[in-house]
Parts: sequence; C-alpha cells; structure tokens
Amino acid sequence: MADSPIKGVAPYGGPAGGWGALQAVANAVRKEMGASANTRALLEMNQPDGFDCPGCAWPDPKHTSSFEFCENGAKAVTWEATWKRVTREFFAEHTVSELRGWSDYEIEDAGRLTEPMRYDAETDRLVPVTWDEAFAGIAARLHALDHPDQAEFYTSGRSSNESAFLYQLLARTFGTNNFPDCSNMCHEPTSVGLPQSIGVGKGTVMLEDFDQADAVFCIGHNPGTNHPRMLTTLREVSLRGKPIVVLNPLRERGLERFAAPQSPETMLTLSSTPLASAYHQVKVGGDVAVLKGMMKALLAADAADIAAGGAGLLDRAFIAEHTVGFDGLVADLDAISWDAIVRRAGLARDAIEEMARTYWSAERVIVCYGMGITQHRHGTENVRQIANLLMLRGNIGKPGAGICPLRGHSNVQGDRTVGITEIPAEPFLARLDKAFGIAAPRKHGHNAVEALAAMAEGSSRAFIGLGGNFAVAMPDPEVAFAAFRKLDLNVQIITKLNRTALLVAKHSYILPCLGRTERDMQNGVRQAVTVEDSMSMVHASRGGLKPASENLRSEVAIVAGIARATFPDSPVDWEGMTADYDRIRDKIEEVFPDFFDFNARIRQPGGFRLRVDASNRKWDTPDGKAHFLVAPGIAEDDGRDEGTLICTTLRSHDQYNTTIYGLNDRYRGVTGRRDVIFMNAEDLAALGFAEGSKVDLVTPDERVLAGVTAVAYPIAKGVVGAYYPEANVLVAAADYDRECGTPAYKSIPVRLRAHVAQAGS
Ligand SMILES: Nc1nc2c(c(=O)[nH]1)N[C@H]1C(S)=C(S)[C@@H](COP(=O)(O)OP(=O)(O)OC[C@H]3O[C@@H](n4cnc5c(=O)[nH]c(N)nc54)[C@H](O)[C@@H]3O)O[C@H]1N2
Ligand SMILES: Nc1nc2c(c(=O)[nH]1)N[C@H]1C(S)=C(S)[C@@H](COP(=O)(O)OP(=O)(O)OC[C@H]3O[C@@H](n4cnc5c(=O)[nH]c(N)nc54)[C@H](O)[C@@H]3O)O[C@H]1N2
Ligand SMILES: [Mo]
Repeated sequence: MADSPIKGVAPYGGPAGGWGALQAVANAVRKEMGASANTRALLEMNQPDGFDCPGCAWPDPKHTSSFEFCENGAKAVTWEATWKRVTREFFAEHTVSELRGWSDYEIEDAGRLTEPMRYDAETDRLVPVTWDEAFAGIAARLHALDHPDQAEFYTSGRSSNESAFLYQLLARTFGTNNFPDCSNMCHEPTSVGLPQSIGVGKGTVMLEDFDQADAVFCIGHNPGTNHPRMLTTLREVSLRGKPIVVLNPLRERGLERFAAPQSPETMLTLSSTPLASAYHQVKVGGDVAVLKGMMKALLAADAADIAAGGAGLLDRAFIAEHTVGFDGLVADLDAISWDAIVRRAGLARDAIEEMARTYWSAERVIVCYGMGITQHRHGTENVRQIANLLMLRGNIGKPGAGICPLRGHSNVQGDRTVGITEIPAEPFLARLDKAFGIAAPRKHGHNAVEALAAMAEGSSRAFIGLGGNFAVAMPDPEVAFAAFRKLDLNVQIITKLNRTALLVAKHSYILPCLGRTERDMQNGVRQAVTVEDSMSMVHASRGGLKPASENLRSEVAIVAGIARATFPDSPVDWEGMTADYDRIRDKIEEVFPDFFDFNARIRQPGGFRLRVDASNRKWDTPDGKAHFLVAPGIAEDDGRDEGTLICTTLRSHDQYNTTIYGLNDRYRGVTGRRDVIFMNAEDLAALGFAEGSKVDLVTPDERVLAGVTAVAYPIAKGVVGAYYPEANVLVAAADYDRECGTPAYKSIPVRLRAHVAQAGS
C-alpha cells in the first residue's frame, strides 16, 4: 500500500501484537477503568479459578499458569468492567427517540446498565421498574399471545451453559422451539454441514494437535483481531518450520507477522515471527473453487505417483475403511475444468497446485476456517469441501490433524450443546420431559432468518433476547428495525444499552444482568458457571469483581424469574436451581449424558473435554461412515454482470461484533473513522475512481451504502471490503444459504457510483 493521501489512513508497517497491542490495552484500561481496583480483573482472566475471557472461543493451553496476553480480550474485559454507568437519571434526561439518534458507538459507550427499566410511551422514556413488576409484566404479555409460537427466544453466545439451559427450558415449558441464535449468523454451516460429513458439527482438533501438525491452512479468518491468542499457537507452528498457508482476499497483518507480547526477547529486540508461509488472495466466494482445484491436483499427482510405481498420495486405507462417496467426488472433480476453477478462484492454476503440494507433502494437516467460509450463499458446501479435502489423506481423527472451525462468541458452542436449537432431536426432548415433568413441543421452531421474517410480517409478536443486539446484527436494518417496532413485547437481558433495546415495542423491558467478570452470589455462596470453547473443552468461570450495580441479577436468576412469574404452578424447581448452580448442572447431566460427573469434572483445573467421536474416527452418521459429499460443479457468481464487484463485510480491530470500542483499525491502517471501503487499486482505476474518492455502494436491488471513502488496499481484484454492521444495509433479509439459513454477509453484489453530496451535508 503506497502512502495514502486520505485523512486517518496510513499503512501499518509493524507486526501484529508487539508494543502496539500493549499500548492499546493501556489506553483501554485508562479510558474505561481509570485507576480502579478492577484492573485486577485482567489478571484473573483465563486463570484456573478466575473467569473465562468473554472475548472469543479459542481454548487456553492446559499447562500454563502464566497470564496469556491478548489485546482484544483485555478490551472485552475493560469494556465490561468500565466505570461508566447508565442510571435512571440518564434515562430521565434522554428520550428514547433521542437515544436512537446516537451512533451505536455512543449508545454502548454510555456504560453499564444498573437497574431494570420499562418503556413508558407517554413520556417516550425508559423508567425504572422493580424486578417483580418486570417479570409480572412480561408474563402477562406472554400469556396474552394467541400461541406460544408467536414468541422468539434469541440467544447470543456469551451466555453460560447454565443460563442457556434454563432459557431453553423456559421457552419449551412455554411451548415453543423458536430459538433464533447468533450461531445462525455465524457457524451454522458448520453445525449443518459437518454432521452430514463426519457425524459431528464441531471441530475435531485439540490445542495439542497444533504441536504435531506438519501444515496448517487458515481459510477465511482473521485471528490477529478475532482470536488473538491463536497467534501464539501459529507462532509455535512457524517456529517449528512448518508451513502455514493462508487463503484470504485481504492481506491481514495478523496472519503475516506476529510479535508475541509475552516473549520478553521479542519485545526488547522489536523482532517478530513470520506466520504465513504462503498467502493466496482468493476472490471472495472462490473457496470452493480453490478446494476443488486442490483436490483435483491431488488426484492427478496421486495417479502420476502410482504410474511411477509409488503407493499413491491418498490414504486409501482410510477411504476404504471409513468413508463412502469417494467415486462421486472423483467424478465431480474430473468434470470440472481448470478454466472454471481459475476464473472463480481468481488465483492461477500454479498457485492452487502449490497449495495442493504443500497439503500432500505434509503427513498431518489442520484446516482452520472462519466467517470467510461460512457467511456465503454456499457456506455449507464450503464446509463440506474442507472435510472432503481432509478425508482424502485421512487427516481427521489422527494426532496433529483435523478440522478447526473458529467459533465466535466465547460460549456459542456450549449454548448449542445444552439445547439452544430450533430443530431439537427427539431423544433430547424425551429426556428433557422426563427430567422436568414437562411436555416440550415437538414442532420445529424458527432460526434467526425465520424469526425476523415472522416478526416482520406480524406473525411473531414477542422477542426475548438473552444477550446480543439482534436487530443490528441481522441483515437489512430497514426490515429488522421495523419488525421490532411492531412487536407487543421486546425484552432485552443485556449488560449495556444497545440499539435493539431502543427499538421499543408496545411493551419493552431492559433487564440488566451481571457480566462474566462479576461476582455472582446466590444464597451467600459465590457461583461458578461453565462454558465450552471451540475445541469442546468445558470449564468453570468465576467472576470476582464487584457488580456494576447492586440491582443487577445473574442471567440465571433473570431467566428463572421470568419463568416463575409465567408459570406459577411449574413443576420445575426454578428457585432451587437459582440458589445453587450445581443443581442446574445436575439437570444438564440428566438430560445430556455426555456431561456425566459434571460437577466433579469442572472442579478439576482446566475442566474436561466433551466427547467428539470424529476425533476417534467414530462417525455418528446414519450408516456409521464419513461421507464425501459434493454439490456438482462450482457455483457461479450468481449471474453478476461485468462491473459488479463482490462486497465482503469485515470486523475492525476495535470492535466486538455490534459493539464498537473505538474507531481505529490498526492493522489495516485506519485511524479515527469507519466510513471507508477497501479496494484493489487496479479496480479503482478501471472504474474511473481514485484512492480517496467518495462513493456509494449500490446493490442490484438498489440498496445503498452512501458516502464511503475508497481506500486502496492489498485485496483481491473484484472485491470490496466494508465494515459490519454499517454494511448490513446492503444485505437483503432473503439472501442466505438455503441449507442452513446463514445470511450471505460475505458475498454482496455491488456496483460503485460517485457519491453526490446532499444539500447541506
Ligand atoms: N475482537 C473481536 N473478537 C471477536 C469478534 C469481534 O468482533 N471482535 N467476533 C467474534 C465472533 S462472534 C466471531 S464469529 C469471530 C469472527 O472471526 P472471523 O472468522 O475472523 O471473522 P471476520 O472478522 O468476519 O473475518 C473474516 C475474514 O475472512 C476474510 N474473508 C472475507 N470473505 C472471504 C471469502 O470469501 N473467502 C475467504 N477465504 N476469506 C474471506 C476476511 O478478509 C477476514 O480476514 O470472532 C469472534 N471474536
Ligand atoms: N454484515 C455482517 N453481519 C454480521 C456478521 C458479519 O460478519 N457481517 N457477523 C454475524 C455474527 S458471526 C454474529 S455472532 C452476530 C452477533 O450478534 P449478537 O450476538 O446479537 O451481537 P453482539 O454484538 O455480540 O451483542 C452485543 C450485546 O450483548 C450484550 N452483552 C454483552 N455481554 C453480555 C453478557 O455477558 N450477558 C448478556 N446477557 N448480554 C451481554 C451487550 O449489551 C451488547 O450490547 O452478528 C452477525 N452479523
Ligand atoms: Mo459469530
């Protein structure tokens, strides 16, 4: 990137991590926590008797007791442990309409919520309400619905196993399986695609596998920002001299070079470790083409090896013993031309063959992937092709090898494990009924896209959110915002104010909860909750900080409070479970046998791993085999015209999903602004624009992201990068992967047009 003439844009030359990361932590601590005793919280993070970092789902190394440094984990903690408070005086001062005029950044920056609030339409203000009044009001609105399926029970992935388990019990006692979930916007292609392939919708590797891998592929994820502790793992792979191959349309500094802040030598010598050994800037949405190209090259090399008297490059014993569908895969790969592959991938055949060579030269391979793979119209197919590639050489279920989906929220995987799903299996429901004496509904419910559609058309009338910021996270704010305003009931169980809570309905409540970092006392005893990380490790999390206000309640207590008010005669012992979370875990164990000895096992340091059969080459599919699955050919660019670019949406280094911590994106060289888009310099020139041009992005159905400044960036040709959530105006609510419902946030067709300033702006 040449020097940029644009305000707030200057290329970043350093490595990821390093002193810049330490500086950023210091700034965050100063801004949010001042000199308060809360800074101690940072040192308790991810310690055996401390709390689980709310930042991401990357696991902790078992054998260290030292504090693992992570800039963005520190930001997540300081953001929660802030000294700023949103009080009743704050709400008396500002009408809800006024607050809706604030930016998302300003809304959350107001601070921690301190007491339950109810919307008062007459004064257009949120006013204090007691917990009991709130619970009674919510119960009354739920009972006023014509049918339980008119209510949506949303979960964002920060909730603990305990609160999520009680929450699904609440909804199912009420009578619905409507569980829109942040996972629907995130790793649903993993949850849907992988069970068909390998019998489990989770990753198969453990952290230790990285110590034995001979090659690691990183496809469509940005760990420097989103899973910073993973850089330590990748650094070790690199220091062992093993290749790390990246497939990503953007050059992401966090995949190129890393200075480990916990390494004194690195810090003092200002040195850094190169990470990626090869970096391929695939076209957005071109991953299936690359994966199929790699497999095609592998088959050709395998045939050549056999012709030359070798044993071949495929793991034929694995294929024969463990899989079905191999012939179908071969037929598909034979039928695809290299021309088609190269066109869709945006990479040369040589480059793809080189990736294939790295793959087959390694005995043990791990493939990691994130949102660049999942958030597409063909996300589920993308995931299946990764599984195919791995299976061809038996890279699943052996040490040092496997598939590694990088989960989002710190407990998104656990929430799913304990029953947050709109498509529950019968054996689970039967055990739930038996454990609690209820009759859970059997009819499948709504996922996120279906929930929003039902709310928009008026068939769903109530929304309860256990965390999250649904309206902002979902596509098409015009539809999503209007859908909330039409509801009878909008309940938000949250820690900080956000826009979804301000999209008030006829009856709206904000129920402020404790965060992960805070002490959760029930009956005079400090409680622990549990979470499951990306690698199926379950462990305890205990907050130690003084709560932001005395009037906060735990998620568990809030869910139980709603339940008790809604079902006064419920056979479920809501109070008993709230008083001692061990009792919730006993029930989880009763419903999910994999949690056997749950309470004992979380008392072991580091917790325990849940069963992942595929890690042991047991395939929980109908025929007990792993499956090579193919959608024939390569999906084209959905009929796009010349001149159409594909826009992908990105997280900055200074945000957590819809929470904007600040306006900098350090590694991409942006300071103090988010109104930029990233483009290839040649595309800009070819379209008649220059670096710094103010443009609009326009979709074929005339959605517009107006007045953004074009920044020339090392990004694949034909691609535009824009920030999420601002760019959600471009995503149609109906544009999602038909197999799993995940919105196509990362393949939005757009054209560029010159921005014309409105009079007065
Ligand atoms: N600090 C911080 N940590 C977070 C989050 C956060 O917002 N902030 N969010 C959490 C959550 S919920 C999640 S799901 C994860 C998200 O973590 P990631 O999976 O890393 O998600 P994104 O930031 O969306 O980045 C996607 C990456 O994919 C690339 N990409 C875009 N389109 C394509 C494509 O078509 N093909 C390929 N191969 N690559 C592509 C982008 O250039 C980018 O580098 O992080 C979690 N951790
Ligand atoms: N265009 C585009 N859109 C996307 C994405 C994308 O890459 N591009 N990514 C998608 C993905 S992967 C995801 S996961 C979704 C995220 O969707 P959500 O999970 O709904 O959104 P978050 O921004 O993570 O939620 C933030 C809110 O959670 C609340 N909160 C924070 N901590 C806690 C807690 O401990 N307990 C409770 N109860 N509440 C808490 C705070 O009040 C905060 O306002 O967005 C999706 N939307
Ligand atoms: Mo996510």
